[in-house]
Amino acid sequence: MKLYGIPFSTCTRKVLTILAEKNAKADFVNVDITKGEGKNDDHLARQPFGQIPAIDDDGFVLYESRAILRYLDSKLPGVALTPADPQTRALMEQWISVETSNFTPHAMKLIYETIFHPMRGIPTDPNKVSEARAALSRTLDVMETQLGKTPFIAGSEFTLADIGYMPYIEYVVAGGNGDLFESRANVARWWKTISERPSWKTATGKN
Ligand SMILES: N[C@@H](CCC(=O)N[C@@H](CS)C(=O)NCC(=O)O)C(=O)O
Repeated sequence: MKLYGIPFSTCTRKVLTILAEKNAKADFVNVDITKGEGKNDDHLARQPFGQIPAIDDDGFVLYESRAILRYLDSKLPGVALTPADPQTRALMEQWISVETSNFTPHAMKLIYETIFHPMRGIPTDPNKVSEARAALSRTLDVMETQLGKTPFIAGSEFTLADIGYMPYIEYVVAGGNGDLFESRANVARWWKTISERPSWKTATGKN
């Protein structure tokens, strides 16, 4: 299996995390989006939006990180990261949707303002930071309530839903907004637990 991505990319990190959870390896093919390599014809043929990640599993090509996570979880042996029980599974899907709709768009706004814009010499806009923090706070309040009831976001087990949040939290923290997580005891406890998983350390080059 080949994984097309770049190690610092949030969506690539989700795929690296599940591979490590499954003790599986893929041949990593670097697609340097900072040099526009995602828009090369060969990459567009496998990912028509010119984005990473994508995988090629013996000729089966798949893109979209959340679809890749579901595929790898169902295909690879090892620990199952999707609950078998229909209701718990539905709750996992609910929290994946919350991540996609209510968490990541606000987190990405913060990440752009605090990390990507400064890297490109664009000044951080404090109004946009405030707006993104307020929007993310509303979602984190809902997550705080949930994580007061269950150790992981979708229940008693670590699932694909938890993986989905991790790379964005990492960069929001790195951009100086870690207080959003630290100020919520249950979210803070959850982030500490999941970010200490060996799979996350492997995905982020920390072990
Ligand atoms: N919904 C896509 C988003 C992929 C995405 O935004 N990838 C970023 C890197 S994390 C990218 O390729 N950015 C370059 C671009 O959009 O041109 C997924 O989940 O795979």
